[in-house]
Amino acid sequence: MKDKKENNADLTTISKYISFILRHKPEAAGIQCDDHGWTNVDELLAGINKKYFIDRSMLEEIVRDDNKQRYAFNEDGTKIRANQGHSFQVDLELPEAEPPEILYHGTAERFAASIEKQGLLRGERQYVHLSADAETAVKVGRRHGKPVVYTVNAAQMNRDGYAFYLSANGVWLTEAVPAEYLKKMGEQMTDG
Ligand code: HQG
Repeated sequence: MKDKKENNADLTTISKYISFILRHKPEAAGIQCDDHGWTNVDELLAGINKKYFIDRSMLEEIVRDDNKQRYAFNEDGTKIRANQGHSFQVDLELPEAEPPEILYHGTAERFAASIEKQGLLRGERQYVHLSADAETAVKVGRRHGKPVVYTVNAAQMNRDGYAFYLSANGVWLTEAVPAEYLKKMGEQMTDG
């Protein structure tokens, strides 16, 4: 099914562009996001169309099939936003959530020394991103290089007063993780 494959590849390219717009740079498509990250669907489509052909049904397919459920429409489908990952300030109106005992953060080995010294910092993004399982964390880490995974003593952090949020697509968010709550997982856990 050659055609189908090519079509998917196209949608992936467009999806990456949508991520870039909705999380980092709406002005690149000549649009704006409101304080909660929402933007008008028709305006987004017009903005993307300057670069790639897309219509409403293709956008719906991207949102529906996204492997990480990165985007959400509002109730009446007139607006869209990214569920997490923003670098600009946005109020996603996420309620504080009680984290499980342990969460996971995947990163690259080359960041380990700095992380063990400074803890996890949010960098460009609004929050540090944590995964609910080690397997996901390995994948996140691999994006940056040879993966290493840290366990985060999340329940203890929470008891110590740090707030946690759970995004609509299951990513745990917190502002920073001090080094004392981190523990590097063994190599055998991260090379699979
Ligand atoms: C590292 C993807 C040195 C941190 C994923 C990470 C995620 C430090 C990098 C989402 C540090 C930032 C976010 C310190 C943190 N010293 N390095 N003190 N503290 N770092 O991409 O968590 O596919 O901004 O370990 O699935 O990798 O885009 O964050 O390696 O959920 O939807 O600084 O992006 O989702 O990198 O990934 P990122 P991330 P998408």
